[in-house]
Amino acid sequence: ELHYPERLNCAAALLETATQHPDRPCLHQPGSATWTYAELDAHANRVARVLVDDLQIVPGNRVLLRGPNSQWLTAAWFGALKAGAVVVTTMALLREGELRTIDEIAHLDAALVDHRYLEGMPPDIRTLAYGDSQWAARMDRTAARFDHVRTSRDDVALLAFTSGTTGRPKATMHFHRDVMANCDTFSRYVLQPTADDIFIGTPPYAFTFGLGGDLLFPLHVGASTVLVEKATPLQLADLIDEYGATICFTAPTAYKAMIHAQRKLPTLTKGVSAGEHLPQATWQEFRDLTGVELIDGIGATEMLHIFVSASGADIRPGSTGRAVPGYQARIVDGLGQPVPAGAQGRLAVKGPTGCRYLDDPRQLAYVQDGWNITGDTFTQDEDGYFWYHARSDDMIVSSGYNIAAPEVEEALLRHPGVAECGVIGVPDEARGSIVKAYVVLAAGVEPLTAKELQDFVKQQIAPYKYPRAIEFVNALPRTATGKLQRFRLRTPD
Ligand code: 3SK
Repeated sequence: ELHYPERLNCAAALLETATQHPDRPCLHQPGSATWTYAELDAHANRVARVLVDDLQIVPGNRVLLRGPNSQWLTAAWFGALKAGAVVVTTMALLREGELRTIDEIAHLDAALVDHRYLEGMPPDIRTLAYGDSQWAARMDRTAARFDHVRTSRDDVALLAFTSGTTGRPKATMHFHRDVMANCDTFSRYVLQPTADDIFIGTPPYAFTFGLGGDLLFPLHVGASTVLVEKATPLQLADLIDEYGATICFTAPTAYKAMIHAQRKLPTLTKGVSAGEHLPQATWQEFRDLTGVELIDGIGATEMLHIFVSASGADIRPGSTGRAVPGYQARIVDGLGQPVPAGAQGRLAVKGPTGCRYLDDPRQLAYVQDGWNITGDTFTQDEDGYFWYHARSDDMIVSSGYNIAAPEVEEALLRHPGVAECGVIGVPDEARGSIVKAYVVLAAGVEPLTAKELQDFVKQQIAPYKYPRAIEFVNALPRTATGKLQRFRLRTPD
């Protein structure tokens, strides 16, 4: 059970280090001087002041933040919360139509936008740009003191949008206590960082995997964090080396690319992988190369962060892990009833965070009896470990066989000539569906034929699972957070 004081403002709570150790480094940003905790606190206070004075923000108002991870985006995040507002962080590259949908759902009161991302902002949203010389001048003449609003622990702090790979996006509500609860569950018990750690991560704050890993978890323990605006996996590896980063948050594809480039990352002690299933081969190869045993995990925007995971001696390679302390997780059938150990079903989770959509009738379908029903098919073994099979809609039924697309992808990825792949089912008269793979070949290796890859897969997994169709492509469709969009392979643009 987690207990927080009745009056809780998560921004003030996360910035306590600014009082205790004001000069500690807090936010590193390539090309800028590092901000200390005291500097972040002062800038957040200035932003809060400007929100109140210039945009007349009052507690409970909703403020959109738009921009890549940066020092000023961070100050905006803290400033809005200090002012008692609800933060709505969005992917910087959303287009006007997508921002309008967010406005329709969230009823925004104002926006703080990186000055390079003003294009596409709907003109009827009251907007202030940050990061340019006018902003710098405004900040210079603003007092660095602001008494944060004494919000309740049950006040909404964040509206996080599900990426909406299909259908209209949903806004998930997270309270001030939820923000702290994430730090007091996954971070405290699984990640176990210290103040000496230097975090780095690629996911933007708008993807709550990034919000936790790049910002909440380091600040909760008084550590520092390297803010990455945009980086290829190799640029990420360069930044890890340059800053001596010790903890990295990124997706499996980035770890795989760093393996391919043989980056040893000598300062890294922990790496967290989520957003997509981590293939066992990638876990093994990363450990062989770097000595780091990746912490796999599954989370959800609905739950704010990771709720099934394992670290250190608790890791069973290939398994996503066990329920994070504070959460309960189980496998359920189509009616939401628990199934026996070893049986496949949907992963369901209950815990201190999550399960509250803003004004959305889909709440009834996705949350049953307090259990959040995910779209992922897993099994649970007798020891409580969860084993991933597929997104529930990524199961391919071919001639009566159930084939999990990620299992075929994992087999293909074991071939050194395969850089990336995506597997889907395509209609077939004889078999109902057949397995089709889209393959991106690794740079600098001999070209492969479809037959060679098919024979390779048949050696790795049951031959009936092999991809009967293979198409070689230059790139795969991915979301801004790096998730493979199999639905776009099914219905190309
Ligand atoms: O995709 C995930 O596994 C995830 C992890 C942490 C936070 C949010 C999400 C969606």
